[in-house]
Amino acid sequence: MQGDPTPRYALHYWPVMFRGQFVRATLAHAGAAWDEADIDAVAQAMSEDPQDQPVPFMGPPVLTDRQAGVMLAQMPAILDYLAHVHGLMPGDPARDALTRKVVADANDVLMEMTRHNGAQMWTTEAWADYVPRLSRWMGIFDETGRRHGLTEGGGTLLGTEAHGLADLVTHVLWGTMTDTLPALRPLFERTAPALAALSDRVGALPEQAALHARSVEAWGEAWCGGQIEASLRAAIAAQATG
Ligand SMILES: N[C@@H](CCC(=O)N[C@@H](CS)C(=O)NCC(=O)O)C(=O)O
Repeated sequence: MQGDPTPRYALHYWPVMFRGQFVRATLAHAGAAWDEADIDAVAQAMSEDPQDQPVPFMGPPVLTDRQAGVMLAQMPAILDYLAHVHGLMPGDPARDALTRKVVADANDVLMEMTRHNGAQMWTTEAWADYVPRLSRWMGIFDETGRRHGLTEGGGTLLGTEAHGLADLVTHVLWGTMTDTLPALRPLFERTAPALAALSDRVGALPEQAALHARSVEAWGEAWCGGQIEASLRAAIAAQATG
């Protein structure tokens, strides 16, 4: 993450993986250097009046590209920017748009898994009702990959030669979720075996493995953090034992 005294990028995000990890994984894959604002600076940036914010925004992640003088909020917009700057889009209009669709799907899954960013806590009943929908999301990603030649043995989500943004997003969404909430891994492997294999292949890339190790060391095995994660873990555990 650090190295160069003034890295090209700065990330404002909480000390947890969740949405910020999509930005970190993309930067790491691109070989780009970044530093991270501390938690007080993130809270401070968020609380400023929109007129005073370098980019008016509601919640992090926020990315600064010091070299280009660009500051962006909204995880999909940040990923889109980085993918263009670092050549991580497929390069044709249809699959570029499909990449954006995959990012939007991932953000929908994050929203649903946190019951609208913690607006409501999970209960055992709500979780049991939700699992078929989570399983369907896994199937949607898996089928997207299969239609582009993805198998358990190889391939990428959108049939590109090299891993691109869609593959990184796949890994960060499903790999990070099932690593930090391992009770979900059997459902993932059963429902979306080609996707699970792709996520594992991307996760095994040296820069992704190193990022994951650094993240766990810094922030532990938390996924989204806070009370919503506690309620999610309790609901998953109750379902597993109930
Ligand atoms: N749609 C936004 C969601 C941003 C968001 O909800 N950020 C969370 C952290 S993952 C936050 O801290 N929000 C504070 C707030 O919205 O007040 C995105 O994709 O970046």
